[in-house]
Amino acid sequence: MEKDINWWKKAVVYQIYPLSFQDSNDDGIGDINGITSRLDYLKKLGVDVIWLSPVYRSPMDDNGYDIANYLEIDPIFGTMDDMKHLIHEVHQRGMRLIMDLVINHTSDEHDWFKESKTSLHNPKRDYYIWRDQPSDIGSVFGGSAWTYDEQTKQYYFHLFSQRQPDLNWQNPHLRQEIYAMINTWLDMGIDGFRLDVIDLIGKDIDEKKLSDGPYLNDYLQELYDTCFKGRDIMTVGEMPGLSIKRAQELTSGDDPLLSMIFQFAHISLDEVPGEGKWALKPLNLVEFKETFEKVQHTFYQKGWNSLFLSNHDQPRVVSRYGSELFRKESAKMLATILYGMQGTPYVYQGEEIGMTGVKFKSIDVYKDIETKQIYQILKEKGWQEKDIMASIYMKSRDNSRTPFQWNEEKYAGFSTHEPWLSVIPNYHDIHAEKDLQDADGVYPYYQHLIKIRKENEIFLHGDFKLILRDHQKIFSYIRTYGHQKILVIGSFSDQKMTIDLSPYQPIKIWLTNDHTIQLHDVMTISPYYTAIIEIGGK
Ligand code: TEU
Ligand code: CA
Repeated sequence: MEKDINWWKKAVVYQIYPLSFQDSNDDGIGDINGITSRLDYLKKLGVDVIWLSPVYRSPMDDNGYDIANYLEIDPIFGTMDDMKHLIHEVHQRGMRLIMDLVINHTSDEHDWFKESKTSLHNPKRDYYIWRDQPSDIGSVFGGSAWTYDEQTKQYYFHLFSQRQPDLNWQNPHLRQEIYAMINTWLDMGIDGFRLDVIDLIGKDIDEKKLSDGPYLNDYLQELYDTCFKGRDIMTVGEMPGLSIKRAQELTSGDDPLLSMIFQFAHISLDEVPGEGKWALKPLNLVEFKETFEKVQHTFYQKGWNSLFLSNHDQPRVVSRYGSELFRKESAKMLATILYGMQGTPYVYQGEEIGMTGVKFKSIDVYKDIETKQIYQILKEKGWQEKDIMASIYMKSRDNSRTPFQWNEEKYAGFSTHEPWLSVIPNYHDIHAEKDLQDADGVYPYYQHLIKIRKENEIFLHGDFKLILRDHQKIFSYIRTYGHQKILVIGSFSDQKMTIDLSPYQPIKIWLTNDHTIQLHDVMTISPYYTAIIEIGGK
């Protein structure tokens, strides 16, 4: 029925945060050989593509998103041979591997920056952004985006930490060096990239145009022509500042510049608008639903979307949008609502066993640079300790970076050595070994959901219609493809509720998190109930 479909549209992508996935040599730090040892666990889940957060040489100021050498593996993760072995083993299992490409900035320990710093006339001076005077642009992590450098008495620009100087993409020599590096990795056999904050590379800082700047399309085109064109790869651009419409444009056409984009329209809905991520606001479900509706409609039959609720920067979904009290139910509900939509599904490590967020007692236990910086900044602003910690409990990036909970052994089977970031004490109850054996486990449910998605083209191609739009506690929509219709429903309530499905003529439940509930026109559903129901009506 349908034309040729790119493999990455049908793929399920699993994100690995290497520091926290599996330690293989008992130093308390996750590594490449640890990942290789867990590939069968991923294959069994139904994963097609693994996205690896950065493993390049790095001083780890921002956990590897500060790269000192793009063509070396950091020793804490292993060697280049380990990496080649991992790629081989992934391919052996019929999966693919994409790497994280952080090219908006480097580490301050990158040779380019070390040279750039030495003098105003160094050939690499212009690889970075230097000015005599700072502007009022702020860093994403808080504070100014400018740091003064004594040696040459100028300021350099960094949108993230001061150890992550921004590259000057307007320099053509720099661009050529980056493209050569990218081609080296692609020639080595990797299957594509996730491109970190790639919406920022076209910026004009003097005009204060950062995301989606005036040169973005040109540089993406050049990158595509020089590196991606003609290769059987997938690319996903992380574009936190890009509009839905622009994300659709960049992924459209016969030869799209990027396979898909992470756009963030749904991510900031639990923040006070304009106040940044630490100013909390309860989620308004209607707003949440309408945001997804807009995305689904914008991408329908033009461009391609990615489906994600969490990653290594975002809090755990169960603790953020679901309920720790109804942990398994809400984990399944959120997955069903998200992966029932059109787009490529992303699973962030631990989501598939319903891992939760964390509340460490003291700021000293946290490791994330953003969390540590914001703690100081909010203190200086006069925030109360308890309010700061409340925001950190909700939003800290360390929520999703704690070690993977494999079993109930000490340190959750992640390592035998004390891990770099503490394990969540709830690992005694929440761990993969237990979840996989549990008939009601989250992992078996994910397996089933992924299988159903792959077997039914309606998920790939069907259109999207939001129903029960004004309902404050139910997220429900209908997908239609040819003569087939499915209704996806998820309750965001910790109470029972009665719903009337008679207008939709329910026929059959394909998947649900509560088998005790029979299909009827009028049903009483349990807290965080979810189901995919084939229907005949509307
Ligand atoms: O993140 C980019 C980004 O803008 C956010 O996701 C940001 O990290 C978060 O909102 C802070 O609150 C990417 C990476 O995913 C992130 O881990 C890096 O720290 C950042 O770029 C810099 O490389
Ligand atoms: Ca290790």
